[in-house]
Amino acid sequence: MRPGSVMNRNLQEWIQEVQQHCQPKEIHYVEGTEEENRLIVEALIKQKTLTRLNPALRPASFLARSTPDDVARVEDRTFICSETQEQAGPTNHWRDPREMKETLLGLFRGCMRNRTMYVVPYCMGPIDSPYAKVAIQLTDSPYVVANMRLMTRMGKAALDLLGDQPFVKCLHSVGVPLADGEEDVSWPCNTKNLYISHFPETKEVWSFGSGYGGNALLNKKSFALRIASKMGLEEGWLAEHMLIVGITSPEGIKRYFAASFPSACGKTNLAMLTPTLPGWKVECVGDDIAWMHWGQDGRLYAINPEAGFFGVAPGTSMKTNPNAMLSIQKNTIFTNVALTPDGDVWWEGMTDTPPERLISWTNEEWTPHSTFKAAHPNARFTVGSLQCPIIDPDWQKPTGVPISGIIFGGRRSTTVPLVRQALSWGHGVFLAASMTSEMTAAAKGEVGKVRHDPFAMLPFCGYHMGDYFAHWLSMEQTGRKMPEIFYVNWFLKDEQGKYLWPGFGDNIRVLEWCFSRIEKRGDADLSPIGYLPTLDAINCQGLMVDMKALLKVDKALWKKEADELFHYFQTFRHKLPESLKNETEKLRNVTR
Ligand code: O2Y
Ligand code: MN
Repeated sequence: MRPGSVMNRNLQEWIQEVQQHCQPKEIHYVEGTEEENRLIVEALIKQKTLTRLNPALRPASFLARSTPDDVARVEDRTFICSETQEQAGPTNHWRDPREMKETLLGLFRGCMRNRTMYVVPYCMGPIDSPYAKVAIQLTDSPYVVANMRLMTRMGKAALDLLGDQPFVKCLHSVGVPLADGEEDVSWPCNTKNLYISHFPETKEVWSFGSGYGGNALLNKKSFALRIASKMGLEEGWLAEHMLIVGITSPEGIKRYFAASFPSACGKTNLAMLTPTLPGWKVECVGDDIAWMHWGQDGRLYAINPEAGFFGVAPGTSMKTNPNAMLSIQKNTIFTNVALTPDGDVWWEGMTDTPPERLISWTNEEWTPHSTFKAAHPNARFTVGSLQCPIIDPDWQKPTGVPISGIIFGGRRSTTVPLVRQALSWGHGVFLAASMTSEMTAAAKGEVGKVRHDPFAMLPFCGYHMGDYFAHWLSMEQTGRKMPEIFYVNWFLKDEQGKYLWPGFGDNIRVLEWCFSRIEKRGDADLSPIGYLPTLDAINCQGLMVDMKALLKVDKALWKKEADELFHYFQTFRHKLPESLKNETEKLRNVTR
């Protein structure tokens, strides 16, 4: 694809502007062909960014190792640069868009010197979907291009779809210009000058300094959530941090669920669940992001805007997620996992017994006696969705799949029961808005600390969270068939710190209850926090679990929860919808 064939006028002008400013040595217009990928990968291997894994064990797969300072999304360097601070709201880091652009123009000046700038057209959503959106990423990272090829519909097809339409502009640089003749390093980054800046009004993302994951693959969190959530607000749809699964009962009835959990709470495991109950089938539409629109029939339809998975490796095994393990047998890029002596990959939790010797993600000799981890806790695999053995037959259906239930959940070792059902759409919005979770390694921060993460969108909502709550409430309209809303917690622990619920494939037992509630079957009791399953409503055949403890509602703990929530909600001031205020008051009253 030579410059002449780039038809979009805006795109041509933008490329020229960025070229003049960032001064790359050359421009590569990404077409998305196999041959192009082969050349990019070869160059990455030469640069030592990628190591080819043993083709006999892991065909066409590679290992990348980042620097220790560039291993995760960095939320405190992620900015929403809306026109006013009020529009970004209290949950986002706001900067004035003009000031931010001035700072960034300074950093981007000459930042691609002696590097190639890749022009990456990509489409979020199936190419033939009315809900698909095209973006262009300009990046000086070939590692980013190789990953985006797996995670998006990248190249000529996206550019053809774009035509002369407006598009989302994503500009990215690792921020390391090279002097003439200077040798490059295997993982260039400039984390002292890190900025992941979003301009929701003009639909732009400018990211500088990181080459890792969500900071650099701007298709994912930056576009498909932060910018798209703002588009959803403007256009009447929802861009959500949700997996999508199809579940078929032994009777052959199929229902789709969307489910929202904070980062690294097992979304990929739930999206690819292997049911332990006979006769149940789970099929995966997506594991991280859902774009949802209302259909003519009044039902909510979801598409997965992505074309691949960027999953957490540690903890993934044939026991916890066999479908993920089968997905990553070939054509996979691994980042920050350990390398085995025979050229394969390993990470903590992959096998019960670790190998005798490894090369760690930091490129050091590792043995089971080492005092450091072999793989980084936020190590990742990147792989195309089509390799998932349980990919849903309708995962690329242009209009999406109809959603019957929406599940929210967080990681809480106390207080929050295994599952409950919202009393209404408004109550469900309240439950989702009051989501809390113990933090994990997916983002920098204090691991284990409980934080509010409304709708699991705290780091991903591109505008004021109060307006976001109102947008969700406004979804309920006459003539629409609202999905049922549930709230789950797989992570309750007993006093000895042992998990009360086995999780993983056994989560189908909870999903079965949700399924039955959607069909107006399934036993439940009304509680101060929603409908709870009766003690025998969840099928626990073959399990030794304390259902009483799993469904306990401790009024004293809930009172603390409600009081704390009241204070948290006050941070949204006049933007907090009245109904959420009322629900909080109700909760405080019933737990008094
Ligand atoms: O550390 C990163 O950049 C990855 S974050 C991520 C990746 C895939 C899916 N979800 C997430 C997340 O943080 O929610
Ligand atoms: Mn995520």
